[in-house]
Amino acid sequence: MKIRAAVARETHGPLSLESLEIDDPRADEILVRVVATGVCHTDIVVRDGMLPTPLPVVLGHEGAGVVERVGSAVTKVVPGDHVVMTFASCGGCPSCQDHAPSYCHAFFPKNFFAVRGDGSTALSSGDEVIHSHFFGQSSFATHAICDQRNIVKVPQDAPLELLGPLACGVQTGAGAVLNALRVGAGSSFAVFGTGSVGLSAVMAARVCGATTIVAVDMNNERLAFAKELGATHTLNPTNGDVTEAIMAITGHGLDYALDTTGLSQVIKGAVLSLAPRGSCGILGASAPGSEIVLDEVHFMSGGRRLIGIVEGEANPDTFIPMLIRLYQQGLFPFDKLVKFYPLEQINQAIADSESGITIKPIVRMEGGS
Ligand code: CXF
Ligand code: ZN
Repeated sequence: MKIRAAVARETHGPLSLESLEIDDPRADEILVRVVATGVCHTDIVVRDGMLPTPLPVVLGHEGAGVVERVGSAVTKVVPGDHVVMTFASCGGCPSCQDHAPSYCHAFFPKNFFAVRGDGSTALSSGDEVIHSHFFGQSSFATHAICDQRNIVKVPQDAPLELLGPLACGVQTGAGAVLNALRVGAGSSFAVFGTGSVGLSAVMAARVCGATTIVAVDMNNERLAFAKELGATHTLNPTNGDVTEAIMAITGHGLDYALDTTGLSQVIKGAVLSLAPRGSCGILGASAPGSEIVLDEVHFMSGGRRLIGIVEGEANPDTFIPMLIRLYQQGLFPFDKLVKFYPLEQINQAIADSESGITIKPIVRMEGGS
């Protein structure tokens, strides 16, 4: 079948809109008509060659759409079901068996190698192989092939075109707070970085009943927006020492901190801002081999904790429908983060994400902006 897709052909270059051929779904695969897909920072990092995903490739890993066809072995969904496509996982390793698929032992190959397990791809352009299955989907396209491990059925009464970001960026921030840190009612929480992940964390901290929610960023506009979403305090590091300010706000330090930047200096400051027995989550990916430096005695003697978090430690089959219920009750207004673009403007969507004009772009396959 012919599809339309945005192909990454050269590092740092624009995605090129092309007509491609997509395979029929295999017995264990599902063909999804993509309605819309979010743009995540990881798509941009991979386009820029910072991870070893082969080119040419169709990126995109926050797809939402309608099941069009299923292979003979598929039981989880049927044609017509509304779905989002999330990260891929193997299903057989100890983490997957324990319903912790974001810590799948094969997370990296399953999500970044952009091939099936047997090395084949589902996309081609004439005789040319185009890599597919990025995060088990390659959703910068009108159609995508995924499998039962990374498809999540969503209610028909939810606004499908809005739901894609729940599959990665929003799940990452909200899950860090709700699943990994388990922020408590009446507690203090700070997030370092107010992109889509950090702002999702702010909304989730409010859902948890945290009574002190501090947003830290150098962008004053984002800080003002964080307040609209539930932050009780905002701090701009260009105005003074953040740890000192947090101590003044909390008295004895934070119960929970979350770093979204991946920067060693920021992580060090986040940990220094913790109260004894406080926990800091980290989820931003920095360059491979980057190291973190901490004040050892401060970290050790207060029984503080530092936790790596991937994809919000979520089990997407239960977590994404839960976020949808919170959204539908007005408790998690993640729609405030998004701006829609037509597929033809996908490079503009990426540029607006990079410049910070748009917090979370969503690319619609039909119907324009
Ligand atoms: C990624 C972020 C970096 C670590 C692996 C998972 N998530 C998707 O964007
Ligand atoms: Zn992502």
